[in-house]
Amino acid sequence: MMSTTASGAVYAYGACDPARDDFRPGTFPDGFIWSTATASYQIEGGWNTDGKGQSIWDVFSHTPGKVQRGDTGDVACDSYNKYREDVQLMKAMGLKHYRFSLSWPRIFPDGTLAGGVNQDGVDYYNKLINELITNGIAPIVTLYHWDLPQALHEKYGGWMDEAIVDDYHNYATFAFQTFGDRVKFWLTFNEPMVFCTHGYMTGEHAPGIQDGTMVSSLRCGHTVLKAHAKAWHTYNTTFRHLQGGKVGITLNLSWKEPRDPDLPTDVEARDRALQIFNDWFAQPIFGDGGFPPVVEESLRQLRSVMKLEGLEFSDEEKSSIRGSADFFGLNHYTTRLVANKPIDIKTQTVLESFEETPAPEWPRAQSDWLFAVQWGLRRLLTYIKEKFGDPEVYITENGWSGGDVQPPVLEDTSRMCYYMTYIDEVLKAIEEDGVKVRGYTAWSLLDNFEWAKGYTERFGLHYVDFTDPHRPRTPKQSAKFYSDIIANNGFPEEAAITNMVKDIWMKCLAPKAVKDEL
Ligand code: GBH
Repeated sequence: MMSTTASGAVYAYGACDPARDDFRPGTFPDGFIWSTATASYQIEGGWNTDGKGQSIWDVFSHTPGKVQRGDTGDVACDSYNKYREDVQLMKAMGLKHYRFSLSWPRIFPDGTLAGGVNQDGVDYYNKLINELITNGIAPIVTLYHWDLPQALHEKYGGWMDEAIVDDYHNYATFAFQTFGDRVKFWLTFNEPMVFCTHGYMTGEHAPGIQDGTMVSSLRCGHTVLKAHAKAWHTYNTTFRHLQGGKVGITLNLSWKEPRDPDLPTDVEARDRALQIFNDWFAQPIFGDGGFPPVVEESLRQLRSVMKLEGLEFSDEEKSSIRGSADFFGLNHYTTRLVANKPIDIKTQTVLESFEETPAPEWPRAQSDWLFAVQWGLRRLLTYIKEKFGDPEVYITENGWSGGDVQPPVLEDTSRMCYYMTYIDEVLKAIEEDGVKVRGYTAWSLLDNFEWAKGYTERFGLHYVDFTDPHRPRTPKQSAKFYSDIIANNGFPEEAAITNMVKDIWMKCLAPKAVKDEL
């Protein structure tokens, strides 16, 4: 859609802009890491097998009305039993890295070290890690991908209580000690912004707390930052010299543009949105150690209407959080336009001071929030470089969803379009903007349990038949396509993959492009 800006100039976010949208052939730096990702609750199943404790997602998905169609992760992709097959799928794709998460209650059933270790759970991860290494695949391990032990939620409200910092620290230390001889890449948390807001403010994710104010999610964020820093410092002082690995955190950042770039109020609204959604966790760790001004302002505002305790960081805490990551883990999917919305500062929060929309011509995935805007990734990478001290960046998730349709869509052209255009933006960011992107991870290896959406949204490079007790996996065309990109380390001139990309490039970029599985 073309819009007229305040100054009368005409711009279009969706229309093709050659300088922005042209294909750039080329290869990635030597040693660039190509990976795929999954998470324990989304793929493992075995929810009450071999001594595993319950997680808040077991309880949440068993509560009627919380997950679409009543889907649960009880069996999921059955990767608890089928992990060897998963490793073979990756081997067939030529993958040398795999990002997965540990289920905390599978290892410590009641969440605590004192409560005892579940040896069967430890054995499972040892078998998975060894199977990966035997097949030439290096593990990248997320310690916390949302499946909190239910016992800790019942005991003290999980992330609402600072007591969890020590329990998380015991768990992280146990994982470094037990698996760190073979695991050299760690992520302390996956997307704290998402589980803190969805879990404790809107309630759309476990544990389903609906605190209309921002207080509970701010409290969650405060606790998580402390837990993260404590785990990183322990690795740094106790394990690094023995194990030689890296520890980071994965944050979810979208890109934002002002809806009308000539309207100063929209430009400011976009800045607020970036501060609250992108900088909330990034700034304390990768920036100057404090919260961004908009978050500070919200805290001040909340303090003026209620008693708020324990939401300050001391200078000592700030300096322990600052710099507590060996790299920046980035989950990125999409972009939004931001417009200003006037609010009454006495009754409304900063979250209500702007409105986010997609541009009408952006192609949409099955997920209602996911629009293909490949150039947003390049702009975001530059933002991270400039704002957060030019860190090494590992893209730990990026991907596209299709629907749960019959017959299944194995010729997933829209997913291939998404991957090739986004991956090419990473190449541009490295070569033209000098961003230190060291790796790229496709979400996901398999169709899996998509949280509150159950199995209705499919992000996999492999199709999984959830109606079959054996959960058979079938590669989609995107699996072959991604493996060709990996084999070529990008898009070298004259390679078959490059010619294929050139052939379909313009078709992929057409507004509302390919609708293969919608
Ligand atoms: C990631 O979550 C998760 O790490 C992964 O487990 C999940 O399966 C994957 O992505 C796919 O969803 O309307 O722009 O405000 C991303 C979860 C989904 C949370 C979109 C925020 C609203 C985005 N995000 N959601 S927006």
